[in-house]
Amino acid sequence: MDLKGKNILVVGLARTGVAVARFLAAQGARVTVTDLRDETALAGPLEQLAGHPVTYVLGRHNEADFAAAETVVVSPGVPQESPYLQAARQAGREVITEIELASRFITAPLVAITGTNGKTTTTTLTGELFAGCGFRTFVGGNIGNPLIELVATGAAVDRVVVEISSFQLEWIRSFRPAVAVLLNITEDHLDRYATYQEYIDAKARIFENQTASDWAVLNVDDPIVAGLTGRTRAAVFPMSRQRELAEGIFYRDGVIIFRHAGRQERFPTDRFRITGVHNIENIMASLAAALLLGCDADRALACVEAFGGLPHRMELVRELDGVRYFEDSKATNVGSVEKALASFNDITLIAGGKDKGGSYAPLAGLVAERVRHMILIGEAKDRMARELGHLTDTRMTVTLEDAVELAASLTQPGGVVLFSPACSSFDMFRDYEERAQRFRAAVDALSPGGTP
Ligand code: UMA
Ligand code: ADP
Repeated sequence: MDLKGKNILVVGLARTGVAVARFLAAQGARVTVTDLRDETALAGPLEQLAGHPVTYVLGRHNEADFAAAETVVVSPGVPQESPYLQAARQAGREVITEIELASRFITAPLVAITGTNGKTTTTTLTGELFAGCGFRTFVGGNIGNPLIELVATGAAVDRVVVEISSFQLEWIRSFRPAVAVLLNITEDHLDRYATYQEYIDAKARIFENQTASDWAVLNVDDPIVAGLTGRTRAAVFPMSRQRELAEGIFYRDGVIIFRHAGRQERFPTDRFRITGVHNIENIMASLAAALLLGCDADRALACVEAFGGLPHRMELVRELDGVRYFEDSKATNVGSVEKALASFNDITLIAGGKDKGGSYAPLAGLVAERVRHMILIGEAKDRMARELGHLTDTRMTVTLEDAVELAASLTQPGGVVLFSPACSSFDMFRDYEERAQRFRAAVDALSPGGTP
C-alpha cells in the first residue's frame, strides 16, 4: 500500500488516532485528523503529535472531509453506525480500522485473539510463550498499544500476538491472522450493538479472510463459538475443558494434552500459578497457538508455570478476620462474573456500575446458590436488583467505600467478599483501574474486629 501523497482521514484522536496519524505522516501521506472532542479535551494527544504535518478538524466532524478522503481510518471507539462513516462508504471511500491498516504491512505470522473474556490474559501469556521460546515477539492491539506502532518502528519480529476486540473487526477488509483464537462469546457491548447477533457477527469476522493454510483455535465447549465452526475456511483446532479430543487441545485429570498430527504433548497443571477453570481455557488457547506456530513444548510449559497473571482479574487483596477480599474490577460483563462466582462459595458480592444493556439473568443460578449477600452500586443497581435481588439478601449503597464497609460487617469468617461488577466503570470512575484502586484502598482501610 503506497501512502505517499494519499489523502487520509483519521477519525478519533486517542491512542489509536495518535499512533495512526504519526505513522501516516511519516510515510508522506496527507493526513487530516478529526475528533468530536475539542482542542482543550484533546490537549494530551495534540501534544504527542506536535511537529507532525497534520491538519486538524476538532470539536466536530465535517462531511466534506469524509467525502474527500481516499481512505478513512477509524478508531475502535467510533461506532460503525456513525452517519459520517456510512456516508463515506456509500460515496465509495475506503473505510478501515487501524488493525486492517497495520496488518497490510506485517509479514510475520500473526496470532489474533478474541472472545468476550480472557483476551488480555491469553494475549499476554501467548506473547510470553513465543518470547520464552526464542521468537522476537510483538504484543499489542486492544490490550493498549496499537498494532500500527509495530509497523511504525519498523522492528523486525518473528511473531505478532494481537488482542482483537469486536470494534476493531468492524471495518476489516483483508486482515488475515495465521492463527485466530476465539475463547468464548457471551452478551456484551449491547450499548453499541443493536442485537446480540450483531456482536457475534462482528467477532466472527476474525475468520473472514483466513484460508486452509491458517488455523482457527475454537473453544468447542462454548455453544456459540462451536456454532461458528462453519464460518472459517481455516483448519479448526478445537479446545475443550470437558472432553477428550483426537486432534486439538483438551484438559483431563489435571493435565492439558495437545494432540496434533500424531504428536502428543502433556502439560501438568499442578504448578500453574494462575488458577480457575477460565484460566485453564486461556492457557489451552495460548499453548495451542504457540505450539502450532513452532514453540517447543518444554519451554512453553516453563513459561506457563512462571506466568503470574494480570492485576484486577480475581486478585486476592487481603484476608481479614477470616474473610478473603477479592478484586475483579476487570469483570465488566456477565460472562466474567459467572466464572468468578463459580470459583467460591459463601460470597458477599459487590457489583454494579454502568449498565451495558445485557441481561443479568445468566447469573441467577449462581447467585441463588453461592451469594449470601449482594451489595449493589452505580447506575445499574436498580435493574440488577429487579433481575437478581429476590434471589438473596440484597442491599444498595451510594459509594464503593460504603459497600466495602457493609460487606465487612455482613460477611462471616470463612466467607469471601468479591468485587466483580458485571458492568463498566464509567458512571463513577475514570476506568476499571481507578475503580480497582478505590476498592483496594477501602479494603486496606478496614480494621481487624470491625473497629474503625
Ligand atoms: N470519537 C469521534 N467520533 C465518534 C466517536 C468517538 O471522534 O463518533 C472520538 C472520541 O472523542 C475519542 C476517540 O474517537 O477521542 C475514540 O478513541 P477510542 O475509544 O478508540 O480510544 P483509543 O484510546 O484509541 O483506544 C482504542 C480502544 N478503545 C475502544 O475500543 C473503546 C482500546 O481498547 C485499545 O486499547 C486501543 O484502541 C489500542 O488499540 C480499550 C477498550 O475499552 C481498552 N476496548 C473494549 C474492551 O476491551 O471492552 C473493546
Ligand atoms: P478481556 O481482555 O477479554 O477483558 P481479561 O483477561 O482482561 O479479558 O479478563 C477480564 C475478566 O474476565 C476478568 O474478570 C477475568 O477474571 C475474567 N476472565 C478471564 N478469562 C476468562 C475466560 N476465559 N472466561 C470467562 N471469564 C474470564
